[in-house]
Amino acid sequence: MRVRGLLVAGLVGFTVTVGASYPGANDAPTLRITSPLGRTGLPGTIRIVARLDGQLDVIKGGITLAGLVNVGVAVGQNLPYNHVIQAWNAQTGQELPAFPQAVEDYQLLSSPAVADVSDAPGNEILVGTGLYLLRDINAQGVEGPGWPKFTGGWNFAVPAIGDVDGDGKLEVAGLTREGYGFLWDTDRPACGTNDEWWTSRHDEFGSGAYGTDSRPPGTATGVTGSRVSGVGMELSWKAPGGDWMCGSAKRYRVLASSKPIVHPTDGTVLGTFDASGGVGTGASQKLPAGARYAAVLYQDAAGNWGHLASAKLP
Ligand SMILES: [Ca+2]
Ligand SMILES: [Ca+2]
Ligand SMILES: [Ca+2]
Repeated sequence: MRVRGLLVAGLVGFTVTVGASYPGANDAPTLRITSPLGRTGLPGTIRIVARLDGQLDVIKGGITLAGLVNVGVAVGQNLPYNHVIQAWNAQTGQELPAFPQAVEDYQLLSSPAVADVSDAPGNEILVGTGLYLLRDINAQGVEGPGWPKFTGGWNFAVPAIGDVDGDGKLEVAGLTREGYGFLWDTDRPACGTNDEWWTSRHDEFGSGAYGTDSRPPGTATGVTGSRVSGVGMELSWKAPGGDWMCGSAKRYRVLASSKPIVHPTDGTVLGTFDASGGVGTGASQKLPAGARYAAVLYQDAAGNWGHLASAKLP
């Protein structure tokens, strides 16, 4: 059976058996995770898959054994316990040495996200709970400078990470159950830092599948028509990336028309060409006589098309 994300297949004693299959990820195994007595997390919270320390890890929220007893056995006793975030190596099933890490409250219907948003080495788990704090915990259990973030509310939504203002650095967005939205700046570059699990169910598609490329190419910049001697009218521009303004796109399409080009279906397709180079790479295309407008748009290797950039020709 093809399963998106992870399912709890059974709870036998204190051994949690987890079956997994991730469409789009060839290196993700079926998992059997054994949690030692006393370090067992409560199944039922949402698991994610991401690389904290170079290999795929499975990450989820939970509570320690005494917390489980409080909920289901010794109700009202209030045995001391911790809410925790847990992480296992997905290849071996072994819990990472620094885990579980204590957090403030239940995560229940929420999940963590994973990206590199702080100076703590490597990627971090971004996890919010009912008790106000959005945490930032790396594979060694280290929290980055400037973290956690205080929201004063129940962090119900999964945090989302991206370059919101286009300055080439990441931001982190959060939303409390009370309805307050937060956006925190970081000094981490937007490229190469945010390819793990950057929002609820992994990506913009909500695929829940590690490795899914849901990010279209960005938009070409500097799109300009000019008359070149010996060529005629030519359109020139600089390329975007394959994931917005990161990486490299696969191909581009050039359109020309006697009327303004607003949609990819407007005008005439002059051709679709293989792209070479990443963000900022110069490219050009000879335009037919009579063209008054031209546009270019990019596609990535996964088939996602970006927005077109158009220009009125001189
Ligand atoms: Ca980091
Ligand atoms: Ca930014
Ligand atoms: Ca892409």
